[in-house]
Amino acid sequence: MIIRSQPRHAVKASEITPPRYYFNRRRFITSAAALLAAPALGWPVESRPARPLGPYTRSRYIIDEPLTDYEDITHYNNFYEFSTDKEDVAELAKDFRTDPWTVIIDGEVEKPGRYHLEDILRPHPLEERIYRLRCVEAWSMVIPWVGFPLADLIKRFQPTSRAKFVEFTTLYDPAQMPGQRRRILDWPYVEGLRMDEAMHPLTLLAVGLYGKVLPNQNGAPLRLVVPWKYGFKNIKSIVRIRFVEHQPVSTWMKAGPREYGFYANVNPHVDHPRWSQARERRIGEFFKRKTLMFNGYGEEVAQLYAGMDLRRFF
Ligand SMILES: Nc1nc2c(c(=O)[nH]1)N[C@H]1C(S)=C(S)[C@@H](COP(=O)(O)O)O[C@H]1N2
Ligand SMILES: [Mo]
Repeated sequence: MIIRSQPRHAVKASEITPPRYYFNRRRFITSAAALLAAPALGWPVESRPARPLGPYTRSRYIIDEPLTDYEDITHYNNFYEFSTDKEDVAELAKDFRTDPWTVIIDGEVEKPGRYHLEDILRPHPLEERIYRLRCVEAWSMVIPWVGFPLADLIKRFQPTSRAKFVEFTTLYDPAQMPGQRRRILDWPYVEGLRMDEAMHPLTLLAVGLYGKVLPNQNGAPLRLVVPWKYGFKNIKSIVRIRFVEHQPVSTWMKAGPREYGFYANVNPHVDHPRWSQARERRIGEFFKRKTLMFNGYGEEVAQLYAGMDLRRFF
């Protein structure tokens, strides 16, 4: 599954996949409208990145599968703080302010504090990793993230021996995030990992994708990526990282304890109560494919759950 080298972005998904049907209509309408509106608005398609993405290297954690189109990755988003409509998030998040940004590091840790994002990032060399992302809604993407291992940050801030879990929190700012003005979820969005999951070399803090600064809709300026878990574990726009003794209660566990467990490991054998998890639709492709245990990362992570009943700890 993890291979060492491969030509960079060798095959574009769009070149080898059948024509997509998923977004066609909507996108056609938007682009037609945009073409008409463009002269009047002086249309810049993408806002300039506020914070340039520094140099990065290619890591060995890449999968040999066609990348999902940048357009799809950035216009089909789950980010309920902005909208529950995946195709509306990009537009609603376009003016989201991610600079300045601070992150609180607290709880069971030797070096607690409120840090500027720059100070969080500075010591960490960036690398590109190509991961599958499997949403609990049974679609998936292949995304070239740029980031650094969460483990490196954890080692730097030094959790105490009492720290057994890490809890992450998204920004709460209803003035900027229209979805937070509605009680869709119990805001702010919270997620958590067991310490060994957080320390696993696959677990990434992402600051970019496709070699660019992370777009707002993808969780700028800092988001978690845990590729063997369902997408909802990948919490966006993180403002707090807290080390705790007890298992955090994540937002989705609160919303539906029978539907969303703490572990949320991708598992084709454990269905969501309302639909099957056996197969998935890769965005940009027509035919469904089989979902892989641990999203295909079993070789790397299965031992973290040795002896656990994965039906019970779903
Ligand atoms: N704060 C926050 N983080 C979030 C979400 C969210 O609604 N709010 N959605 C999650 C879900 S369900 C998925 S599938 C991924 C989607 O990430 P992407 O838009 O970058 O593909 O983000 C996750 N992180
Ligand atoms: Mo998701």
